[in-house]
Amino acid sequence: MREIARESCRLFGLGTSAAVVAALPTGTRVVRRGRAFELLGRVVAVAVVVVAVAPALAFGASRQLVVDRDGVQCPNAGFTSIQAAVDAADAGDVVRVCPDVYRETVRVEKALMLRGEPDAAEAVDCFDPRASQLSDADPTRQVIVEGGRSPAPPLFDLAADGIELKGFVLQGAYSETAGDYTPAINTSDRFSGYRISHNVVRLSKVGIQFGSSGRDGSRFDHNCLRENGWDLATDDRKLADARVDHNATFKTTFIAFEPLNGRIERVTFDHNASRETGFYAYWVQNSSDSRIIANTVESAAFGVRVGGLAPSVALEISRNRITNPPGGRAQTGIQFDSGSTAPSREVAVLENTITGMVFTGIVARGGPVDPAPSVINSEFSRNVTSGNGLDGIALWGGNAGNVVRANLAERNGRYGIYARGAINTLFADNTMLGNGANPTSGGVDARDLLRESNRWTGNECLTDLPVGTICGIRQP
Ligand SMILES: [Ca+2]
Repeated sequence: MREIARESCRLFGLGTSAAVVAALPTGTRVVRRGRAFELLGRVVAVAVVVVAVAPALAFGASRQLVVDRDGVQCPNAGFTSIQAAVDAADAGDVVRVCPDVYRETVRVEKALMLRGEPDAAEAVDCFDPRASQLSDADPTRQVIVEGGRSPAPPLFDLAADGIELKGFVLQGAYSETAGDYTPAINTSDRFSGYRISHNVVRLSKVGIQFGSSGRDGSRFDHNCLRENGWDLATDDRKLADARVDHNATFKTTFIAFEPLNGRIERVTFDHNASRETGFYAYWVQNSSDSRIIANTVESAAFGVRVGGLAPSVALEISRNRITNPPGGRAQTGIQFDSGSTAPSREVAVLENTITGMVFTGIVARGGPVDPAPSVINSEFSRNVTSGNGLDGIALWGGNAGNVVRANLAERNGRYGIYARGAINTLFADNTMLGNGANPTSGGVDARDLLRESNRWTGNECLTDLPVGTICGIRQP
C-alpha cells in the first residue's frame, strides 16, 4: 500500500508525508490531508474513501512549523508558543518544538505530528531513585511543558484523529482540587489513531486519560511515567483497539495502569515495567477481549487486580513477572474481586511468575468474606507462585467452573493451592511442594474445604487436607 501511495503521490506531484490512502475495488486513490485535499479531489474526481492517517509514512515532506520560546536552540523558529504553531498548522503538518520550558496548555483539533526531543526524553533514567523536582529538567536539551497546581486544562488535549505526540517532558500538571483528575495528556473516544511515544510524564496527578474510539488503532508506548498519582486512566470514556506497551512506571502513588472506568475493548498492555507502585500496577474492569501480557511488576502492593465494580470477559493475563524485593511491600500478585456485580469470566491466567508476595500469589476472592464469587469459567495454568508468605493460589467461595492446571506452587508460607470454598473446579497436574513453610501457619501443600465439590487429579504434593485425598490421587 505504501509503495502504491508513493507512486501516486509522484504521479500527482504531491509531496506528502501524512498521506491518506484508500483502496477502491477499481484502483487506488491517494489524497493528502489538509490543503491538498481539494486539489487532489479535483484531479482524481472519483469518490474517495478516507481511511487512516499514517503520520509515520516517511516519504515526501509536509510543512514543518518550528517553535522555540527563546530562539536559542532554533533561531529560525516561527513561533514562540506551541499553541500558536498548532493554530497555524494544517492537518498533516509537523509542529517541531525545540528545547525550552513552555508554561502553556495546548489543544489540538487536527491531525498533527507534535515532535519534541525524543532522544532527550529517552535519555531519562526512569528508575532513577532520586526524587525528582520540576527544576531538574534541562530546558537546553528537553522540551518541557509544565503545568501548575490549580485546576487547569490538560497540558495536551488531543481532539482529532491521527495525532502523534512524541519527545516531550510533561510535568507539574497537578490539580489540588479533590476529584479533579485532569491529566497531563487527554485523548477522547470521539477520535482514534493516536500515537503517543517517547515522552516523560512526571510529577503530575494523572499522566494520561486515554480514550480511543476504536475506528483506528491507538498506541501509547515507550513513555516514562514517574512520580505521578496515576499514570494511565480511562475515566468516563471508551478505550478500544489500543496497545499500551514498553512504558516504564516508577513510584506511582496510587495506580499505574487503570483501565477501570469507562469501557475497555481489545486493549493490550504488554512489555511495560513498573516499580514501586503504591496500590495497583494494573486494575482492570469492564473489559472485553483484552490482554495484560509480558509485563514486569516489582514492589506494587497489588500486581494485577481484576474486577471490583464491573466484570471482565475474555481477559488474558499471561507471562507477567510479579516480584517483591526483600523487605518489599507487595501483598498480592493477581487478585480477582467481585464487589456486588457478576464475576469475570473466560479469563486466562497463564504462565505468570509470582514470587515473594507478603500474602498470596493468585487469589480469586469470594464467599464467605465477599458477597459473590469473582471469576468463573476461567483457566489458571502453568503459573509459578512460589515463596509467597501465605498461599500460592487460592480460590474462595462460590468461584466455579474453573480449571487450575500444571501450576508450580512451592515454598509458600501456608498452602500451595487452597480451594477455600471454590466448587466445580478441576485441579490437575499441579506441583505443590514445600508449602507450609511458615511453621506457625499449619499449612500444607494442598487444601480443599469442599473436597467433594471439586476434582483433583494427577497432582504432585506431599501434604494435603483432607489428608490423603489430593496428593498422588488420580481421578477419572
Ligand atoms: Ca529554547
